[in-house]
Amino acid sequence: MPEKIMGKSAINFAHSEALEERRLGSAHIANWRDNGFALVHDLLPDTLLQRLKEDALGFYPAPGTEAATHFNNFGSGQKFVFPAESAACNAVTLHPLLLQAVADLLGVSTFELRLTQSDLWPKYGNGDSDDALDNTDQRIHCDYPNHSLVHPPAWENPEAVEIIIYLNDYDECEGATAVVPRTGPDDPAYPWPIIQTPGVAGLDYVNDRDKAEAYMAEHNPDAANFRQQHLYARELVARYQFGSVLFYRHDTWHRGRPVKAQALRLVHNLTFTKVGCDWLNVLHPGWSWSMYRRDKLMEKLVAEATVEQRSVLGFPPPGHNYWTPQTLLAVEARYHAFGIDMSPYRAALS
Ligand SMILES: O=C(O)CCC(=O)C(=O)O
Ligand SMILES: [Fe+2]
Repeated sequence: MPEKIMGKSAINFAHSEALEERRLGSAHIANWRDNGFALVHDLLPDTLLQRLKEDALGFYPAPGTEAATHFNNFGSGQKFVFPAESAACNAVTLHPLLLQAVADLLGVSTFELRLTQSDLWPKYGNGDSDDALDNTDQRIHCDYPNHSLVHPPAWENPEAVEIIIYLNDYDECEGATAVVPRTGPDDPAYPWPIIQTPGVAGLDYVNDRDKAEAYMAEHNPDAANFRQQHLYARELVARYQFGSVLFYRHDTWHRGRPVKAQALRLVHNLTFTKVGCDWLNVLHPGWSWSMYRRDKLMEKLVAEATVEQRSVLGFPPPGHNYWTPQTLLAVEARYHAFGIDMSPYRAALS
């Protein structure tokens, strides 16, 4: 079947000269809330993303090499997990424009966001293997099962934003993510609960599309038919370009597709949740776990961050009942050497 491409018209970005004023337009927000995704082409500064790409290319092996075969799966082996050695990676993770976009999608302030995932993954065009866990041509899925202990709440009350930032052009790598747009509350592709998928409700986890669908046909023929008729038949591919950001949800059907032979597609994956959703797990070691590094990177990041950025990492915001004259001085004592400015917290106290 020829791939169907998302229409360009639905994906306009409300431009502004001033970076600070760049916000997602209402069309993007409605797209994400109603249809389950928004593809935004020019949200983040190119120069920052170029630096991130250079850092990634300095680490990941060139396509076609033996070393590359060790990297055809999820994650960077901690190298690009927040807080990363790559300053660009950290800057993208906490970029004010990204935080504002996520806040606008969820309809909350940036203070009410929490970071739960940030890592930069490679995907090589190595071709399919015989492995049921092969990641090349993914089965269609939702992301919630390995982010959440429960199930996404009603569609109208999303708790999380999933993000893929592409660091290549589509023509160079192909392998565009596919999504199934939700058409409304009665969309047959979006029944409740979301369990017609490998790895959930007692079904084995199978990643490779052909193997997953053969498995589903054997173990749950109704679900297998549903997946063919309502999911694969309706998937749209996100034709990305360098810097495109795909915002989607824990309850959006989607899948990764094969990258072109001998190509290396680099993507930064992030998740932000609403504060207070303890059932949505941080996928990495807690940020404090990096505090004893010799480079003191995490301490510096905390000290240099804005109050909003700190809050996204779980640091209590100004006015929070954690703050007392004593805790304020104690935290100041901890981070003073790194130049922290506690005045917003002090001002909220008095
Ligand atoms: O790589 C992609 O395009 C999507 C990956 C994905 O959906 C996943 O690994 O959960
Ligand atoms: Fe996914």
